[in-house]
Amino acid sequence: MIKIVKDDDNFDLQAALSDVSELLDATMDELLPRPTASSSIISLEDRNQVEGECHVGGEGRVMEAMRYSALSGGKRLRPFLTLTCASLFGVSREASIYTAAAIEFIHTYSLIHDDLPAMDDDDLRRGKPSCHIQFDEATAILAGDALQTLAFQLLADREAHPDPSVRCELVRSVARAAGCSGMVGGQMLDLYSENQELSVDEIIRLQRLKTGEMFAISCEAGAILGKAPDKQRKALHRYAHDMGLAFQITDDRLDAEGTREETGKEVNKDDKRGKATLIGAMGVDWAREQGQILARQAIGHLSCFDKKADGLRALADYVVTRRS
Ligand code: GRG
Repeated sequence: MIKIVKDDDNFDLQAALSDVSELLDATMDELLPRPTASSSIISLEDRNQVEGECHVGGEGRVMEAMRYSALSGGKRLRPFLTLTCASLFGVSREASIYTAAAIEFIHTYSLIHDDLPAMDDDDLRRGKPSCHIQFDEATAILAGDALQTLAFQLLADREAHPDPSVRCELVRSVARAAGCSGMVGGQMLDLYSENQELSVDEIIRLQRLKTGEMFAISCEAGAILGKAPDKQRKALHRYAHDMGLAFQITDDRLDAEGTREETGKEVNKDDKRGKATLIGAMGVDWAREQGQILARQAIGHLSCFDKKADGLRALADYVVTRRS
């Protein structure tokens, strides 16, 4: 359970996020395959000599790329949500970290693919060269693919939960959230919205799919692990929906008024690419105000939870005030 509190009893979100990051990074480091020798392609003859010692045939390269992107920082908001939501139902951090890592691997894959020239074409991610810049396009595509398959392998593993029906529910729910009716669908809409006039409702739907579904499953996964009652699950779903939209509106606002140094990525890209965003439709001031309203609304959905949900409350405030 995440239980970092300040002396004045206000939840210390930064301490809790770095606590989660530390545990998550150690877990991901263990779970990610590790190239054990040179990743260069070697001959079959040589392969026979070194079998068992190294990943031959160059697959070490894709492993390096997976590790490069997954272990490159990031706010780790989704794992924080999974761990915190699981803790509401008595599930320990140790019992939920596997699932949290799987979700972060899917998030990492989406960032790698999003940065590719065929998509958002970004050279910078988390203040470092994007995966396809550091390696190459083919390696970045494969690293994303392999992170996604690794995620489902983990969710199906007994370590994720001893009850197979819980594991099945995790696999099904994460697949739905990440797939064509969730994140991938939202990304498709986003790519084809360039230079199109979209209504506010259409933009909100796009953002709910592209970003909101992964936030929702991050919360839901905690509820699944804890076999939570329906009422609490619904409350968390509503929280995630409003918090996710507040997050996305802020993301768009940071793109419009943030700096490359603050955000660790290129800014002003939405405008340059003619992307349909709520900033474009309604303006920066509206976005700031709407973000605050959504954050308050998200917190309102948590009334059925006690102080254990303070991390979720603090996160809703944070997503609209963050600068990166
Ligand atoms: C390629 C299938 C596919 C989907 C891409 C995640 C995504 C969908 C696109 C990323 C582009 C983007 C800016 C999306 C808006 C919100 C978002 C997901 C931002 C990145 O999430 P953070 O801020 O990232 O949590 P960190 O680096 O902190 O993990």
